[in-house]
Amino acid sequence: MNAPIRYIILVLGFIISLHSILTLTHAEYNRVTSFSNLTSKFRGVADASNSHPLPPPSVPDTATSTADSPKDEFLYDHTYRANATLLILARNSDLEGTIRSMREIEDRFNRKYNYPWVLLNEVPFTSEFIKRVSVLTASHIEFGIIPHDHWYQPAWIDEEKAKASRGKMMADNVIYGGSVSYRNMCRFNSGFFYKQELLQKYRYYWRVEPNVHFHCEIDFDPFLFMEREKKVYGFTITLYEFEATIKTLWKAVKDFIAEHPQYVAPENALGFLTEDGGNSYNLCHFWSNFEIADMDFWRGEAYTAFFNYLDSLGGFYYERWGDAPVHSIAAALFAPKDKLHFFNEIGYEHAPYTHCPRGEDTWTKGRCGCDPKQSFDYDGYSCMKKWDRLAKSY
Ligand SMILES: Nc1nc2c(ncn2[C@@H]2O[C@H](COP(=O)(O)OP(=O)(O)OP(=O)(O)O)[C@@H](O)[C@H]2O)c(=O)[nH]1
Ligand SMILES: *[C@@H]1O[C@H](CO)[C@@H](O)[C@H](O)[C@H]1NC(C)=O
Ligand SMILES: *[C@@H]1O[C@H](CO)[C@@H](O)[C@H](O)[C@H]1NC(C)=O
Ligand SMILES: [Mg+2]
Repeated sequence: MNAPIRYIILVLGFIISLHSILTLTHAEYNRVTSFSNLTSKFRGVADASNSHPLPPPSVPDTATSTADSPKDEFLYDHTYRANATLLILARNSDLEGTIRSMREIEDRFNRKYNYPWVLLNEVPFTSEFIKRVSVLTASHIEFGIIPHDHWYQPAWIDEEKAKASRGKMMADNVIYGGSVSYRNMCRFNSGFFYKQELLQKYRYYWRVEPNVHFHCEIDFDPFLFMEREKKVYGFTITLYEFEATIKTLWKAVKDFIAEHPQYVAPENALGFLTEDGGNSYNLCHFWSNFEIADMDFWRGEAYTAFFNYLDSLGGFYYERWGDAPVHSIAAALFAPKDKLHFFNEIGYEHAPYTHCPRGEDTWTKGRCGCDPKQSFDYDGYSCMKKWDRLAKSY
């Protein structure tokens, strides 16, 4: 070893030991140089103990739908949490599927970010269910029972008429056409989940279903992204609805809008829903088994009036209106289109469809387990091309 190198090593060694001694002996020195102290300066966040900080000043607009991984450093932080929760609606019989979904999202995202969980059911979860899922997360987890009137078919629904419709749909082989519980679920997800007591303290939710898959590492915080960009609705998969389940839904939408034109947002996403300027619905909707969205939008005046109007028509029971078209139509019409967001980075599967991130880089960085060639995005049944058409226009 020659002399200069030996000298450098000596000096380095001295600096390192001095740092260690200071770190051990001086709390103040520690505080000033600690990693979190240095990094927090970059983000302009003063108080690391606050789990719901105000979002820092907005960054250059990443709002375009095709934007890839959010570039903003803040979104990669693991200390600051948005006002948000992970949410699962499940039956006790969904236990194994619920465990699989929670395992994947914990492994790929939440063990790093520690968002709380809320699980809902119209009957109490069994102690076995609670024990088996609670063990999966280090985060706060709560179990709620859905109030009777948020779930079951209301007494004012004409059961004879509803029954006839179920019979007809069964005869026509409409999926879940004969099921009342499926209709309860769709109505609940359309207009009630965000009224649940356990959810009042949260603004954003990430809807998770039993037996879904998260194929990629999620190394940014989608909730902070929503909060910071003031997004209303985030999705990964979009497709066509079965027309037989929503025969009169679009007419209801048009009637509602004629009555309440003030709720329609300027710069809305109507172009995603129609090929003829709004006369008819093209059946495109966001697949709501994955949603990252703002409950305050559902709680707001426009959506409240919209849901109450749809509910009053009884279409959740006389037809089989799904929460996916109901949410999608509302988000597309009552929010500006740049408040809707396609989460390309989130590899997601709900059988039979998978969204696998586009872009070699995003896929590699995400260490994705899905095959991009199998991605549903440009399948003939996907509505992504309608989304792209809309996205190009802003
Ligand atoms: N508590 C409760 N949850 C339900 C009920 N029916 C459905 N769910 C939940 O509601 C969500 C949607 O139901 P799914 O059966 O997955 O409906 P889907 O996604 O349209 O159809 P598939 O997944 O293809 O069967 C899931 O989280 C289910 O666990 C029910 O009767 N009670
Ligand atoms: C960060 O360093 C400053 C001094 O630059 C100090 O006043 C402050 O208390 C430190 N904050 C934390 C969170 O340690
Ligand atoms: C979170 O959001 C809910 C709904 O908007 C709100 O009531 C609550 O006060 C918020 N909590 C915090 C800590 O900001
Ligand atoms: Mg499902």
